[in-house]
Amino acid sequence: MNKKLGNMLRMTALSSLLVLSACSGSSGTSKENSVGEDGVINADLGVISYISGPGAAYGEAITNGFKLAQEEINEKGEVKINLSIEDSAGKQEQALSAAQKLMNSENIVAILGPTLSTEMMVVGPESDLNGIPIIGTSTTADGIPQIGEYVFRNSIPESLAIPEAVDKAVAKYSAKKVAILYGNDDVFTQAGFDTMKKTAEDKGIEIVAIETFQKGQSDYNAVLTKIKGLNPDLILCSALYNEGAVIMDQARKVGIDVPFIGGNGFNSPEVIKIAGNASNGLIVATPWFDEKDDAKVKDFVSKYENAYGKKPDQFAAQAYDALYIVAEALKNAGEADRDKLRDALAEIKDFDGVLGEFSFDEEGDVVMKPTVLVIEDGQFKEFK
Ligand code: 1QQ
Repeated sequence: MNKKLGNMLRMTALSSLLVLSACSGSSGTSKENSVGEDGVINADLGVISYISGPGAAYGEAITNGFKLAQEEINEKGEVKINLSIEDSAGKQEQALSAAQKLMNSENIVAILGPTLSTEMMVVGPESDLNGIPIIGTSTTADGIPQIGEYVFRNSIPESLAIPEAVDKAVAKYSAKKVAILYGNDDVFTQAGFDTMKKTAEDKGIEIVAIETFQKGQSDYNAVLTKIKGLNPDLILCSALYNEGAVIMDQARKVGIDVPFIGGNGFNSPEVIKIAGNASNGLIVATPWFDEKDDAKVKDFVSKYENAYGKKPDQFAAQAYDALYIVAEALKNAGEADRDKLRDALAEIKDFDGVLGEFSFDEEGDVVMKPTVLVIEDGQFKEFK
């Protein structure tokens, strides 16, 4: 998306939430004397995360990833990071008021989050207007970094991930017909749908059905029965983990046994927890694979497991890398100053994180190649 469209989205988002977005002020200069006598850069960062509500596992993984990175970075001593964590509950209004609270503190030098693209579409423009760098670690809809100069992300867009998964699955299963099922009340699930439709069309694959659902929906039987009758070779589904897992469970129950291709929302172990064996056959593209033969990945996985008693998922890994990217940019900026940090973030190139080599492109978007995974025997494995 171009800048103009980003600005249009900004205006729409702002006007629809004008009351809530009332005057956060532009007093936001960064903290003076952020560099101590010992040369350590002290930086206060705000975090907005989906910590309560139906998608809370996303926020749990994300905040765990931040906390682990924070501990390690602070131990090294060059940068001391303080995190102020706010819960958005996956809601636009709550994300925006959390952002305003953070933005009103002149000590906050940058914001990490929010979790959902739906939330970022209202928070990003505010942060940009106030000149506060904001970095999405899980937001994958198109057009997010294009909101403005201060908006970044280290999560790969749906438009990069989904075609990769579709290509591999279509080749393996010689698929000719697909059905698409998507949530039409969320920015990310709609972005996933747009990409799924375009990818199928570009590949000359017949789309036998396009069906929609909404957040919190619990019964998909009518739609799934209809899809079953149309006999698709694959089902492309754009959903957050809750709805996605329930859809897979009910699909297997009505006798649909073809593979599913999901977007970023499915990249959570919660899908396996909720749907069990019904999640087998789910294909996703992700920048994260915890079994990668890489010393950095192994070290992160074992530290995370020790700290939290479970393996890190993609959302934890993205958050972990994001905080290191901010720490690196702070060092390059030389102080905790919002404008200097923005410029330093834009300059980040070939950052070597647990997700692999990372660079921002000229719009603050991600350049990275995803890995395609499939759930088999209740586990994410490399899709071959
Ligand atoms: C978005 C997403 C979600 C799956 C994050 C949890 O990718 O909202 O952009």
